Amino acid sequence: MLDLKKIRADFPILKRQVNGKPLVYFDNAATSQTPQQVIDVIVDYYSNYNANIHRGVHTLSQEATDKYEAARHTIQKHFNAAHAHEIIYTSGTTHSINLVASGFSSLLQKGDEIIVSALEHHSNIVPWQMLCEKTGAILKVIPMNQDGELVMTEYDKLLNENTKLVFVNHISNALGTINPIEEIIEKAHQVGAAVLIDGAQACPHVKPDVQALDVDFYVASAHKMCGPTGVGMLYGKETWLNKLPPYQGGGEMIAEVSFTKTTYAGLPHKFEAGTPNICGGIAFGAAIDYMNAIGFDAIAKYEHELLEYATKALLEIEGLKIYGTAKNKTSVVSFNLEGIHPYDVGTILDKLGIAVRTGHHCAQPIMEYFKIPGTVRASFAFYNTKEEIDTLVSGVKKAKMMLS
Ligand code: C6P
Repeated sequence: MLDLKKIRADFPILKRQVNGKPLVYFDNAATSQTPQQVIDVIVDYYSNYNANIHRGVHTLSQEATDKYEAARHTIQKHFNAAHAHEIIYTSGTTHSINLVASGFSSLLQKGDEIIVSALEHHSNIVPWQMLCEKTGAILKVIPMNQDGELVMTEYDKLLNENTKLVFVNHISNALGTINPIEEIIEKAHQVGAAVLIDGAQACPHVKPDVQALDVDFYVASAHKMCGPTGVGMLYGKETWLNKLPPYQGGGEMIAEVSFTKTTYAGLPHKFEAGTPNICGGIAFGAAIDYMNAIGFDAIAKYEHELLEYATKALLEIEGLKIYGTAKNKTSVVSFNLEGIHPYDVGTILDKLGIAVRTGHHCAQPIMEYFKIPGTVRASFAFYNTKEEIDTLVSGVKKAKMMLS
């Protein structure tokens, strides 16, 4: 059981009013809110030991370096990576995916095949299309069904000896579908393909074990799991990270530089050119500690309750259709009111203090599949309540009345 009162007290933003109403924050899939424990870490960094890392002999620099590297270990432990140097700090999921895509441009050949899924966010589509343009590789797509589930029999048909890479999200941002990534990884490995799992939407809800999954790359953003924006991570198996060339050149990623030749630093620094988001990395570690203290089993169980409660109550509204009805799904409800544009519903909800996301959610192919311009997406976190869902349901009813 979660102590909701105590948890909500950790999030100062939940006390604010929006348009004269108490904030109901249901845009957690876009970005989660930040607990005081993480805010304190950010303030402490800038108040007490702001310095560049890995460079200075002075005390502040050493303190900052120690905390930044300690956070890397926290991330390593959380994802159960075998080594801390398999965790690369990035600015977020998008950066992590682009780093891998760019690296593979020197490893792929014309006619190689890459598989993505119909449920991907644009950031797990566009970099691979760019990679295909550069290399002559071919992009193939695992289709989805009306419930928003991947059609796994079609995946089986797509796999062959030309398949070099498979990229699938762990959880769909637009529909909440939890994809069968264990099966996807195992089958890809049977044909010798590497797998990248986009965990941006999974990490706020589950604790992935990269070694148990035997995944080659796993990526996530801190800001979706109670951390700050502008920082994230790439997990890569050591063997793969050693094969990939550096993504950017610059300071910190080198062993030695001269005008005739540069040699690169080892992992993880080879992929971490320039001054990183030091405070962000430290706060990412604090966010992981915060979420683990609450407990991912308890989070998943409670969020499932919220999902079931919201689904039932929303479906009682005549003319409301939910997109994404997979058996295995997380706390995201994407819906539309018949004949009403999602943007209009979102605007009225905002007037009532309720924050939801409207539009295509950076997943246009999903919208195209359902032949809709977008949806209203309410995404719940462990600090949300059933009372807030009641407020959403009455807000949607009000919007329907005003817009019909
Ligand atoms: N989805 C959403 O509202 P960044 O922006 O790099 O932190 O994450 C990109 C990203 C990648 N994959 C998935 C599955 C995602 O959901 C996101 C971000 C947000 O759904 C903002 S578009």
